[in-house]
Amino acid sequence: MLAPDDFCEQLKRLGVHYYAGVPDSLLKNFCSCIADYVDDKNHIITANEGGAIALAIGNYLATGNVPLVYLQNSGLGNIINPLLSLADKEVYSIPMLLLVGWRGEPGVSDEPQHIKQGRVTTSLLEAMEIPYSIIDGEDTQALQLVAQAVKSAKQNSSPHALLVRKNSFFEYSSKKAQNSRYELTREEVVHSVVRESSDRDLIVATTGMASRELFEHRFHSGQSHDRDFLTVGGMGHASHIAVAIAEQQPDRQVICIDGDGAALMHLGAFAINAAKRQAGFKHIIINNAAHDSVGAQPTQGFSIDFVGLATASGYRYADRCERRCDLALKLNQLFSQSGAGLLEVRTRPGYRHDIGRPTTTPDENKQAFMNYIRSTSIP
Ligand SMILES: Cc1ncc(C[n+]2csc(CCOP(=O)(O)OP(=O)(O)O)c2C)c(N)n1
Repeated sequence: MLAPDDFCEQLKRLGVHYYAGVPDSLLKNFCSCIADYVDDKNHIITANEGGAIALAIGNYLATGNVPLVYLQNSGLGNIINPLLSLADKEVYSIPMLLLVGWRGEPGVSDEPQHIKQGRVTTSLLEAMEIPYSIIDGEDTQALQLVAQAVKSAKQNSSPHALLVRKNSFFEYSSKKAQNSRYELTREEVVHSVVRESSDRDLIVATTGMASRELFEHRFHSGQSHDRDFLTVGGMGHASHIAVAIAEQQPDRQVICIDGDGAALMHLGAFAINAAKRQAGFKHIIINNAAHDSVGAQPTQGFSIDFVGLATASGYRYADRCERRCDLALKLNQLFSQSGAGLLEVRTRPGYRHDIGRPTTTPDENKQAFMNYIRSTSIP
């Protein structure tokens, strides 16, 4: 396996000094290491992967150095446009490295949402005419491939990708201590939302641990999963899924359990959610200021004002909850308001390491959810 320190040292030696990206579980140890190696000015955890490409372009224009953008292959969709219409050789021809975590690599078991993405990852890169090398735990070879990738990016003045296989990096513990002053956990909030919501409410849960915690909670409490839609992929799009359901189901609440990282990824959704004016749309952001599901790398969650943002976007109601003792009351206030509403709940990062994964397929989830809506709709 590769030592993240050696990898970071190699990049430094090769003159790569600027890093931007959205974290990934496969790149978790690299992400922790780069956060220790590089100062905050030169390491930006972006709201979405397209933003990382844009920062990399800006940095190259100002310095002439080859920057690095890291992402999970799920984020390829977010980078296609800025890559093809800006960084491409036929447009501005910007050299950069793309470090891509290869979820769903054929032959490696993974969750359903990663299988197709994993299978088409190399074809997507080929279709974009981006040369790539595959990195695994073979350390000497990996360091050489990085050197070749930097050379290729410089020579062709265009992006070169490094596809990283699962378990390529050794464990790395960040030297930066992370403390949270908040007492609630995401799992507690998920449980409270289920407890305080009514039997007719629908829940749309965001990508990552929130969906897993919701699924497991229903299972352990002997409840059906039929009222829940798990947004297992498409990070950042849960609130739009919820608001569109709310539009067609005006006599019930549709509750979106969102994450701060996911909400930030497509923040423009706030304006559209509000413009839809759906009284039954209830947006709950569990804000732990981290991408907790993939390694707890920091987001800007605590430096922005989600409540102010919701109000300015046109949500009829917005509030924040920080204390366990207030949660049930604040949820009930959100649910009793008429008008699109938002509740930001501040929590600490962290999850139970024995948390399960959905045991039903996405298709079963979809069918059950649609049947539930149909069978309980008021004509
Ligand atoms: C487009 C895209 N980029 C990255 C990922 C990898 N990913 C899955 S969950 C997650 C973190 C989500 O953070 P947040 O919404 O704050 O929720 P938390 O994990 O903290 O509960 C990331 C980055 C992804 N699934 N899709």
